[in-house]
Amino acid sequence: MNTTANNGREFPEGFTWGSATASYQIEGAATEGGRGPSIWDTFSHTPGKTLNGDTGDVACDHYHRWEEDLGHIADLGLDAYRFSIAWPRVQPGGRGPLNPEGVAFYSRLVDGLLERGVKPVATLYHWDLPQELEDAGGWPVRDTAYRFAEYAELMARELGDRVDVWTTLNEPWCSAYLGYASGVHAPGRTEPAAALAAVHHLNLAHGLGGRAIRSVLPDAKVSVTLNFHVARPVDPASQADQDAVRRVDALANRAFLGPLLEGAYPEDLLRDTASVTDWSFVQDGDAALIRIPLDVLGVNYYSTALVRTWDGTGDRSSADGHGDAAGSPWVGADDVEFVRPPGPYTAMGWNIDPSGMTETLLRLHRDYPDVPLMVTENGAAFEDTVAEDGAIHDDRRIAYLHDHIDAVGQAIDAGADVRGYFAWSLMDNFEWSYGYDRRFGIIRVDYKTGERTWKDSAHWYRDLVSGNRLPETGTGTGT
Ligand code: PNW
Repeated sequence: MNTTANNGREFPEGFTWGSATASYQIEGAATEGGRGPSIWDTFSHTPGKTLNGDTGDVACDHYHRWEEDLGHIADLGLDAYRFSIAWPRVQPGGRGPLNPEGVAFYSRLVDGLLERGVKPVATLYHWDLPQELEDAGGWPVRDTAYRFAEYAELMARELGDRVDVWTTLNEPWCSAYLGYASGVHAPGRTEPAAALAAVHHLNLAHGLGGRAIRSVLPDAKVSVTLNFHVARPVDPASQADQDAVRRVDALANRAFLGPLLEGAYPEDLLRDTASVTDWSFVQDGDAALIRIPLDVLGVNYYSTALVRTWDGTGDRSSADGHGDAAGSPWVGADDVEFVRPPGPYTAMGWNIDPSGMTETLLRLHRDYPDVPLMVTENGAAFEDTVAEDGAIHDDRRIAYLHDHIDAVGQAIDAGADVRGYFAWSLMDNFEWSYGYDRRFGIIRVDYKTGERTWKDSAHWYRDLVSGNRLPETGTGTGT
């Protein structure tokens, strides 16, 4: 790697450039092909849960337009494409035999990627739990982890030899805390103790699922993707503010890194949450089941947080970027206050701080030097405008991507073993509780016609990928 004033930044040979999506966010066809309902169908159809009442019923209609989308992936010159498999499409009730029509959809997609020289990176769980499993208790219930392992094994049999990397879970932090504590994500429950049980059963699902994949394919590359929280103290000299940072780090990062990579939950996490739960859902032997060798650790990074310990006076800030949640996702940390960090901000209200990317990668490299890293999501929502000639000059998105890719390069320069980068997202899509209002795509989707249009950022990214080189400035050419 080198940086020169005029030539930008070269990336290591073989560095994987990709883009990412997720099943519920793009597929639509929610009741077609034998697909069963997921918790996101139920949640998005519940009044008041998503902005404008948006649902994933149609989304980007990728289920019907997959071939066209493969064309865009190929035209972008991507080395890899990260997608997720909708569990209720392939196993409608979350248990029992596979639905051949659902499997055939992903089989065609994977073959289509391989035909175009694009490596398939498949995520087994990106939040669309079969509703029947939620009805049986969801992630707070241990059986869900066993159901996940069964599903993982069946999918490994179907697609295993053709998928390059198997990712068990996407962002279990969101599944557990936003789904079961704050309730802003499906299934919308606000039960702090259940959220911690969900944390454990998601970790267990990863371990059991990874083992199940390897029982079918001993050489399968297995990974998990976590969303990292970089919390910084409002007052670095304050012990109380440093403690707020520690507690956020325990709940958000180490609740997963501990069991997944070190074989135990952090002592301080157990202590901090003792008033919420006694963790009796952790059984003897679970630690050994959860900690499996990771071929790569997926890192999703978007922004940083600024925290302090609330002193109990004045108006309490709640600038945590999670909207008007009924509950807090920060279980057992009620006096941790999220203060709005300095801007600039994206359309999500998230601050733009590429230094957090470098920091996260270097921290993981320091703590787990043998685990290769891959940035499996990074990107930004902005209010895009379509010019008269149809062009979308999304310079702020290009600048965001540029600066974060540069931050990845800085981590690599400092020794981190980062193997790839996936831009979130290939196309505008259903942004969960924000519906279609927030656009993360490098390709625009017209939700009335389904038409896809490359934004300037897509042209810019294609050039970057083809040269394996980050240009010096972030301005797009729109060529
Ligand atoms: C991730 N938070 O979601 C997901 O993996 C994607 O599906 C999503 O579209 C993307 O990031 C953009 O939001 C997150 O509240 C959702 O901290 C919420 C949070 C983090 C990540």
